[in-house]
Amino acid sequence: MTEQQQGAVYAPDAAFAAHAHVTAQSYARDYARSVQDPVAFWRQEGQRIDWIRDYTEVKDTSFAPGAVSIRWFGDGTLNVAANCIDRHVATRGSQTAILWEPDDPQAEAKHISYTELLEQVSRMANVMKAQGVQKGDRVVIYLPMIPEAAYAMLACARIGAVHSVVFAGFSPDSLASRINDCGAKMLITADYAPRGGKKTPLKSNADKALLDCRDDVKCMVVKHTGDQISWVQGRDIDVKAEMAAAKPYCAYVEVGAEDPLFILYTSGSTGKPKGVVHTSGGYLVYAAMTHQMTFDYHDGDVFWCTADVGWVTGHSYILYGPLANGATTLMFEGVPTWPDAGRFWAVCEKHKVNQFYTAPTAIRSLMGLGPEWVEKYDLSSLKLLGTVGEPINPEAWNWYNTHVGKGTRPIVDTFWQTETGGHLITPLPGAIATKPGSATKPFFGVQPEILDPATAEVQSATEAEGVLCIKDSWPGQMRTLWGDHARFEEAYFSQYKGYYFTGDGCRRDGDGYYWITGRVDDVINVSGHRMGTAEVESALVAHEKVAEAAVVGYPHEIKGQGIYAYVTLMNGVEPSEELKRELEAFVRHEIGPIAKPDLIQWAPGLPKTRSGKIMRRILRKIAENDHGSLGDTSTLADPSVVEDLVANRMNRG
Ligand code: 6R9
Repeated sequence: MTEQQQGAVYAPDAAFAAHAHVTAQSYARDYARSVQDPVAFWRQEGQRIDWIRDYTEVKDTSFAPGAVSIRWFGDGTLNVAANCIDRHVATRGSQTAILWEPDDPQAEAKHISYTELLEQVSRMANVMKAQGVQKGDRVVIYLPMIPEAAYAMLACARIGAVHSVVFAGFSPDSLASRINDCGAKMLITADYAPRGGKKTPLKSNADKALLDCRDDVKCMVVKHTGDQISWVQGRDIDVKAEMAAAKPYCAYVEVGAEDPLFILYTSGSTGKPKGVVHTSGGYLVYAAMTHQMTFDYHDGDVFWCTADVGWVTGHSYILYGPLANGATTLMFEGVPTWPDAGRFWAVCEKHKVNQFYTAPTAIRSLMGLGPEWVEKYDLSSLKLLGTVGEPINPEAWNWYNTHVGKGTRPIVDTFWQTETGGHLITPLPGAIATKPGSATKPFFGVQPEILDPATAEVQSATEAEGVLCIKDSWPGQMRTLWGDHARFEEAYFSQYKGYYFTGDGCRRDGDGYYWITGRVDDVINVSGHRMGTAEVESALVAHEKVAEAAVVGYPHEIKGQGIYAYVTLMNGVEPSEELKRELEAFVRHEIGPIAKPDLIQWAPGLPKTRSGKIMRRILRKIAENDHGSLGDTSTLADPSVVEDLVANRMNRG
């Protein structure tokens, strides 16, 4: 990217803006309204979904220390599945709701209409009910990217059960800890998860996980690939067979706006993963509204979000947002690089995709394989491109814009989190000029503030840098951490009193544009997946040959950040390349492949303060190959430790 492009500003295209849901004028007017009178604003926006009993209350929220409480549309009742399915059946029953593209490009895609979706979700709900699942019960879903994953999530919503989807790349241990933490009554899994021509043995992972769970947890199994699996009589249930025999309609139940819809586990800076709780009414309003406005979704468009349903992006923008809007949403089982690096673009051409939403890490990995893979396909159906998960570097932005967007499609860089339910800071494509690398401006109702991390003072100047906090609630915000409201307050509302703290650093430029600079806590972002360094450390120290471990992130060309582990071995254990492989495999086994360290350095000692605290700042600098600026090391108990670490550093790139 040239210097000129670096500072480039891309104004919305006039023809695009002419048909857009939000224009520059309406954004300015409605954003002001949304923050000046949030109650009036959201009272009106809440009507974009159907309520069984309409709400009279709108906003009842407090970020006050010790009394954080968040309620939206509190006295309203609804059913989320009815909003995502039933209300569309009369007007667009034969329209495709879910367009499923399998891993194998030779296999047939499935077009599941709204009418068929109602039947499949009803059958699944009836099977779950027959197994004793009731309103409020938790159901863990550990499935590949197959239609049954959507059926299972929506079936839970239909009967008022709370789902917790666990990404199919997680290990049996990670799965077991989630089942136990939320006290799930049922696990829904499949025989195998095919991806990129390889198969993950989900059922055998589930069998291992269930050994560590209460023995009354039911296990429903989708026979997807049809491969041989083991079967526990009396516990395992063949979902497809039961669905075929079940009644094709299931009435939906009435739930309160603040009844939980799902729990999603995500990494924090300390301890085990946190069970983020989203409720029904506010979440759905926010997911639907952001889906429509950020992507400028119009009736009849084919929308494709490439995330996995195991992450929040899949929840809000494969399932709930699009379906609440009566959209056609594409669900893809495969990976971008199999059978070749043209797969994304082949799918865009095949299904005439209109909006395409992916992660910068995917763009970077495809960029390295050359633009010829993109040029082969007709991408004229695309109207808009999006990114999510991490900051996008200018090179990747430029490549996406030039080769995929042909220089004419808006790119929306959407900043948000598992905790926020939907987009927080994002361009609205007909309204806000974009600058590559900036998530631009806040969505309606969102009030970002930049605080000084040392003094906690709000930076009132337009140009500012510090930590990103949000001043007041929006309907998509998480409500609590499952079973641990105290930790919820501690993690998000205690550092900066009266504010929601995102954990991200941020800069605001002279035009009031926000530039996310990355996490300021001990969370690292590997290929758009959140990983707590503490989680990887506790996996490493669980190995019998490891005495101590410290994990930090370092810049990685494709993944954004890589995992760098400093490992101190037990006395008498000899370091070797073989042992490194063993530790990598061990972490994969404990957490899952996404947590595997990219670089392991043997550390005879770790830099510690005299009080025994590991000085991560120094370890980060060494991992970043920035050891010239280690800063003040005088408080170290043993400064010579650092010399050894610098001399033997792994990242010399
Ligand atoms: C949706 C999702 C959240 C963290 C977040 C931030 C990073 C997400 C970003 C971005 C810069 C963007 N992040 N989107 N950073 N620009 N457009 O990714 O949720 O998995 O919870 O991760 O991801 O660091 O705090 P989640």
